[in-house]
Amino acid sequence: MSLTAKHIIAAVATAPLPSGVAVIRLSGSGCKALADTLCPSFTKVKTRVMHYAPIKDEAGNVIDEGLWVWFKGPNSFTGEDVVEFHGHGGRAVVQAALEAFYKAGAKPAEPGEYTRRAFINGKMDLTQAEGLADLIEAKTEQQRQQALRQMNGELGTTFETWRTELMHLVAHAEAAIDFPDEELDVLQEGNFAAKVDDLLETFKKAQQNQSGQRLREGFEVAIIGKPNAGKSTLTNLLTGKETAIVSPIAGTTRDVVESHLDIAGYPVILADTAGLRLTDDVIEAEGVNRAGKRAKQADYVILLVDAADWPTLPPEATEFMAGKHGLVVVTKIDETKADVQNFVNINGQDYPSLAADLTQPETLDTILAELTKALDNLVAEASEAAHLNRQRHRDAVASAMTHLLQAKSLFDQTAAGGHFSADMLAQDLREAAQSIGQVTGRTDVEDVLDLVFSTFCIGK
Ligand SMILES: Nc1nc2c(ncn2[C@@H]2O[C@H](COP(=O)(O)OP(=O)(O)OP(=O)(O)O)[C@@H](O)[C@H]2O)c(=O)[nH]1
Ligand SMILES: [Mg+2]
Repeated sequence: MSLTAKHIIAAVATAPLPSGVAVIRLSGSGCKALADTLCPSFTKVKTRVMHYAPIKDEAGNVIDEGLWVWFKGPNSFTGEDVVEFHGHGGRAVVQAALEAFYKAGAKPAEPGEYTRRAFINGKMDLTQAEGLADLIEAKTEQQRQQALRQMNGELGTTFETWRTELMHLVAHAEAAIDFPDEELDVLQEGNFAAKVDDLLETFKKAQQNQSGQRLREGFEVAIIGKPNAGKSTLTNLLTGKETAIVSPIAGTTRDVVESHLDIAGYPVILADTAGLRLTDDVIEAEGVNRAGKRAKQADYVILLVDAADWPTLPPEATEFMAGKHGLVVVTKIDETKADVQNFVNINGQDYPSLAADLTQPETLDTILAELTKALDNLVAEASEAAHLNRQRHRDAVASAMTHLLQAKSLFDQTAAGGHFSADMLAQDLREAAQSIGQVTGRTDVEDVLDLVFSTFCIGK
């Protein structure tokens, strides 16, 4: 679609049919006049006022009755003139009403076209459009909050601040070009090198902060331990259903069993895994291998140890939990007494620990409380840095960092007595600014548009 398409579009903006009410939305210059042909009494109605009236086809037959409202651009979602018809959400009703709008000159909207027009008309930047898409997709409370912040411009503002800082550096480097005899002095005056370093540090922190992406896609939690430790029992307790097979036979679970949970508003991808042991069984060995991989990629690891084995830990635990946040649960405390302190040290790192009888439903509350605390901490730890939550954001920051490092090396070479080129410096900085600008769509818009809007569905 070209950036300047101005035809009138029409589509259903509400949930799949049938539904109690369905909203058909029209957008584009002239859409009010088009609507008037299907509802003559709408002609004199003021903007933003609900009007109850029938919608009629070409021949004047009533299709449905409902509420009409129009928004005069630019004070509308898309920034263009917008008309909404709120009718009954029956399939045949909506089909007939849409047909009538199409016959009168509207065209079906493409996926994401309303939001795309809103972006083009400056109603929102690309991060806000993504925030809107995430808000519609949000399944948990924390996802909703993050999406809403982004839709209100929080992430966009961060990127715009970075781009502005970079553009200032560009301006500075360009100023140096104009004073070829004093290039370096001009740059030193502006504390140039320190500013480049600061930005690099900020970008690095943003890259390291995974919590934005995790909030969007889910925190990975892996349950590991020796066979029969109670991993599948805990999985079923957390999911509230018979997700995995539980049996007294060691080696029951041989694959990674994944479940999606909402824990205190955080989206969690829980992985039950095969019990850790050396085995000649090829299938089980592959299961153990996968358990290790899962544990290593997880954000949080729950290690289960049978009270009868306590305090001996499975040897793999040290490797799989290294550098990670996690929890140690000593299970089957109803069968064997065990001395379990509040913390257990694994290879120099302290993990909270508790003893539990997983067959008791009350145990769920204790474990959920620990998990909630851990997830709160994971997010709080990262709250200072920007919450990049899509690969697109990360790629932009990575690219900006590459250009900044190049700029920095030019500077360093000069400090070491090499030849200095303010031209090249300005170019690198400009490219860094461009990478950052792509995220909000403030520069080089076209090539990122398709990527952003392809995830939208029709009517949004
Ligand atoms: N008494 C008691 N039994 C438990 C407890 N936790 C698990 N069990 C029992 O221990 C056996 C093994 O439990 P599972 O949940 O299948 O163990 P697992 O760690 O998934 O085992 P694998 O899949 O073989 O690695 C089952 O018979 C459970 O009912 C507990 O805290 N107390
Ligand atoms: Mg199991």
